[in-house]
Amino acid sequence: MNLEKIMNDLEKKHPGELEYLQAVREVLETLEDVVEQNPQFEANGIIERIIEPDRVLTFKVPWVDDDGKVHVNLGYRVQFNNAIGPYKGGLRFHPSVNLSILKFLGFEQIFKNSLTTLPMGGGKGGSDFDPKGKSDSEIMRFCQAFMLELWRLIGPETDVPAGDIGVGGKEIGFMYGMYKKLAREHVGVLTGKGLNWGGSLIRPEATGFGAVYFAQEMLGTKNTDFEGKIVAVSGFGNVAWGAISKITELGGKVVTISGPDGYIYDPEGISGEKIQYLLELRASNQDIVKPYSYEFPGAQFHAGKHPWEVKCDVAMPCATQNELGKEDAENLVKNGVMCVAEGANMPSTPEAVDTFKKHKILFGPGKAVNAGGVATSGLEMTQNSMKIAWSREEVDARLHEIMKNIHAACVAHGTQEDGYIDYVKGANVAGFLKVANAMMDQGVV
Ligand code: NDP
Ligand code: 2IT
Repeated sequence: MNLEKIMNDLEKKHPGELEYLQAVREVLETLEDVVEQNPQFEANGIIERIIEPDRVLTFKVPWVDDDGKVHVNLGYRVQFNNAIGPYKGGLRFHPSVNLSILKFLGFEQIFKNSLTTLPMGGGKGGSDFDPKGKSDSEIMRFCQAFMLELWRLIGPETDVPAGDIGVGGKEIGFMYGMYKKLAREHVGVLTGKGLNWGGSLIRPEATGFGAVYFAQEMLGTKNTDFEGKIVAVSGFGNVAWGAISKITELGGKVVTISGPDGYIYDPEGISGEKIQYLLELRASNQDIVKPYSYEFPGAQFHAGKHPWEVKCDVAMPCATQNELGKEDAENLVKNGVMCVAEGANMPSTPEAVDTFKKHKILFGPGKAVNAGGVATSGLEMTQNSMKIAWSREEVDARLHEIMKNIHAACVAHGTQEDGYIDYVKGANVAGFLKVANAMMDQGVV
């Protein structure tokens, strides 16, 4: 495979789409061996076909705020690849959203969804709408306006969106209500639904729980576990909350959370009522973590900084892309980190990943570590199809099993000659093979 030529061509076609180009390069770099061993992939243009989305849909979303002022946002859905199942992936509402970010997320989603072993293709969507500071009625009107366009593009066997940054249970509810009205059908077209209208138990916790189950397997390769470990977590959203709850349950001590305003260092550990407080903080729609330090006086707030300067055994970035750079990685290594597990999508820059690998730190990439969220979305789709609801224990057991299997797939495809497990390569190769083989079977389409 001529990686530089493929990347040059892609750059020419999509200049300036930095996150998308970064994600494609990160994946292709690890596929060179497997493409060499399978000449049929090159002969059938699998690489060139898998790196371009099947289609990109963009639309305008006009809506009216509480003062009667008209706003126009952009809406997107990137349907990337449906070789192994309907397009599946979240919706992100954040002012930074653009096509490059959604294409990077949609591309990653193909391999992540393949790793779950469930029949789901890859997609992503969202809007540059900023939910921060908006009233519930404004959020409802925006979600309804967004769905007014999106509904024709999606369907339970076509494309099944879910949540991501800025989209949780509330937004899914508003969007589902509008879909149901337009389509006149009550079907599993979105995941992350409310429990009494088709949602699955454990889906809110699933990404964080799954990430911790995966990290537990990583620690297991060094014959250790979370008991007594100091853990630095970033973000304070859905993923961070689930991860913190599970780490605490397993005997670990989480000492940080972060928001766009800075990070909180709480040496006594974020547990019990403090985890509950995180939910209140999120529900305030303000997106700042500073108030935590007023509520719990033992905690310190560090304005404008990331938590990667604190001493920890395990680091779990759970906020956003490229939030952990080379210097942060060097700090973590210097402070003795043994395991870095990405709850967010692509939070570590390529230079940070190289640093972890160079120092043989256990490093789990987002597409493997955070796959529990979409895996549980897949379980929600299964329950919707069967028109039954599984118990909390049943969903959790399936999630745990899936995460163990993803870890095993990474070990099978990523173990190096010296025994170091390259989880980045393992996840990419395992995820890619299934999709590439399906594309081979289905001809050039
Ligand atoms: P949430 O919206 O619940 O939380 C994200 C939070 O992180 C927001 O409060 C956001 O604040 C904050 N944030 C953004 N940038 C930074 C930053 N630089 N430093 C610290 N905090 C920041 O989203 P999720 O928890 O759902 O998503 C977090 C990550 O996990 C994303 O990368 C997402 O793609 C990934 N993910 C989510 C899954 C899910 O099921 N929800 C599944 C798999 C992955 P603000 O908006 O003010 O910037
Ligand atoms: O990045 C992700 O995997 C998600 N935001 C969850 C997607 C889903 O369809 O549940």
